[in-house]
This record gives sequence, structure tokens and C-alpha cells, in this order.
Amino acid sequence: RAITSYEIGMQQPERDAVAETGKGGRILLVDDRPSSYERLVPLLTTEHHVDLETRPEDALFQAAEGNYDLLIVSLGLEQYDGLRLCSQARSLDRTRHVPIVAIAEADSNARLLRGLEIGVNDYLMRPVDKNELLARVRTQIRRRRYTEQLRDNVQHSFEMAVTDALTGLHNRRYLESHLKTLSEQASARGKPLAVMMLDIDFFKSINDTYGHDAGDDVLREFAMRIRRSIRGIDLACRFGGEEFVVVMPETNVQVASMVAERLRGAVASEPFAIEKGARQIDVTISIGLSTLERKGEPIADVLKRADTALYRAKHDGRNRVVA
Ligand code: GH3
Ligand code: MG
Ligand code: MG
Ligand code: MG
Repeated sequence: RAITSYEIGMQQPERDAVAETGKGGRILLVDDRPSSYERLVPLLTTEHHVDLETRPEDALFQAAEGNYDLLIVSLGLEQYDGLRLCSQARSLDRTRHVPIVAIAEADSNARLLRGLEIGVNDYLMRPVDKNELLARVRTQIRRRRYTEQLRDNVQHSFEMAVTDALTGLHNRRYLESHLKTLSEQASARGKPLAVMMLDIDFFKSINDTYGHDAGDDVLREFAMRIRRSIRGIDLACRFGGEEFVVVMPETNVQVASMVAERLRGAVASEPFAIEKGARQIDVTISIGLSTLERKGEPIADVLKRADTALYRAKHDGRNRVVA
């Protein structure tokens, strides 16, 4: 490999400071002319970590793997077309959002224009001025960090909004926003769809006997056992309190009954640990099961049948599956 790392010539600043100042970034410099990079590297390392790639044909791979804040591409490469590299970086998922600063030769305005069209974010003309270089680089890195933070925040808020905090399963809101799609897909493809409604038996007395924290432990452990019993395409959610719903695409009533029975057994046969493992208690669950009966049937009707079946399971003595 032709990659050389140059450590930052200052103390690594705190992450927040990095976001604000644009200093302390990770830069990949693509340059195969010693006369050029021997000047650029020392300038950049006053504020940033720099990886120097002197083999432009490897640069794309390096850029995709290296988790950089910024690419600096010399357009006057000897062995490669720097513009082509920029355009490749723009078309690759892993590098699409990494900003690019081009270093352009004097009198290369046409190429520079091309670069800006391709998606180069900023440029410097040779001879490169130290302060201008650092200022432009900081701006790009600051913007990059800011955008990443925004994206993380949006992602986080989205996950919070559709996740049940106690169990980590999806919440009811998520279920309700996806149920319609799932049932429409099943109808359109002529596939079966099964819905399980699960409820912990005498959960109130677990709370009353061992306390609310113990109840929470049971809920978490139950969610874990549900997760272990279902497939990746099944949708499990905490519907409310101690009631859970599992939606199983492409599953008929026979298979769904088997899954439900297995899950019932997985709960009843293995005591639940509470009080940090100091105590074990027996838990049972009841399950109501229903399937989509005809194409286009409203999903609310399927859920309602599962709920009715659950009620029967309770009425018939609990710790059982009713379809
Ligand atoms: P059944 O067998 O008929 O289902 O009886 P049950 O006691 O399980 O049912 P009930 O609906 O009467 O009680 C449910 C209890 O679940 C009441 C409520 O305080 C408790 N609960 C609801 N949410 C939570 C929670 O997040 N944590 C804990 N620890 N308890 C909860
Ligand atoms: Mg109840
Ligand atoms: Mg209950
Ligand atoms: Mg209940």
C-alpha cells in the first residue's frame, strides 16, 4: 500500500471542539507528486490527521474504508485523472457524502469547472496559500461534522419514537403504522398472515408480590424470549402494559400455532430471574391467534379476533394458545 499516516501536530481536541472549530479532522490526501505533498502535508498536520495516498488508483478504496471527514484531491496527478477519482467518489455509497477539496493547477479553469459540476465542494489554486487552505478545510470539516450530527439525531429520534424503552421491541405506534402495509402485501401476494396477541398471566400479582421492578424484569425477559422464538421478518411489539403482539408474514394458522405453542412452552418451562438473579419465579402466558381470512380483510378485524381468542385462552384457564 502507498498510504502514509501523519499524526496531527496538536493535541487531539475534544469531539465537541472538533465539531465547532473544524480542527482535528481525518483527511485523505491524494497526491502522487512529492513536490506537492511535501508542502501540503506539513501544513495540514498543524490541525489534522492526514493519510497520504500516493497511488491514486487505490484512493477510492482507501476513501471508502478510512472513515474520513474530507478528501483532498490534487487535480494535477501524474498517474491518474483526479477528476475521475472525484466523480467515482461521488457515485460510491461509502464516499458520497464525504466532502472533496480539489487542488487545481494554475490555468486549469475548465477542469476546475468540471470538478465543481461533478460535486467537488471547494478548491484551491496553486500555489496554495497556507491560511486559505486551512480555512477552507476547516469549513468543510465543520459542515461535515454538523451534517453527521444532524443525521444521527434524526435517526435517534426516529428510533425513540418507534421503540418501547423498557423492552427494546417496537411500540404500538410502529405496529399500527406497519400493520396495514403488511396485510395489504399479504392480500396482494395471496400469502397468509398470522397475528399473535400475548398476555402475561396474573401479571398484576407478580407486581404486587415482588414489586414493580421485578415486573419490569419479567417484561424484559419475556421480550427476549419472544425475540428468540421468531424470525427476522416477523414484527414483535409491546402493545401495552404486559400485552405483546407478533405479526408473522407468510405464516398459516398451523405454523403460527406451532410458533405460539413453542413460545408458550419457552415461558412456562424456564423460570424468570428477578432481583438481579437472586430469585426465580414461574411465569405463564396466554396467546390468542388469528390469521387473515380473506383478501383485503381489514387488519383491525384480524387483531380483534386475536384479542377474542386471547380472552378465551384466559377464560379457559390461562397458560394456553387459542386460535
Ligand atoms: P390476566 O392473567 O387476566 O392477564 O391478569 P393480569 O394481572 O396479568 O392482568 P391485568 O390487566 O389485571 O394487570 C396487568 C398489570 O400490568 C397491571 C399494571 O399495573 C401492570 N403493568 C402495566 N405496565 C407495566 C409496566 O411497564 N411495568 C410493570 N412492572 N407493570 C406494568
Ligand atoms: Mg389483563
Ligand atoms: Mg395479564
Ligand atoms: Mg393485559
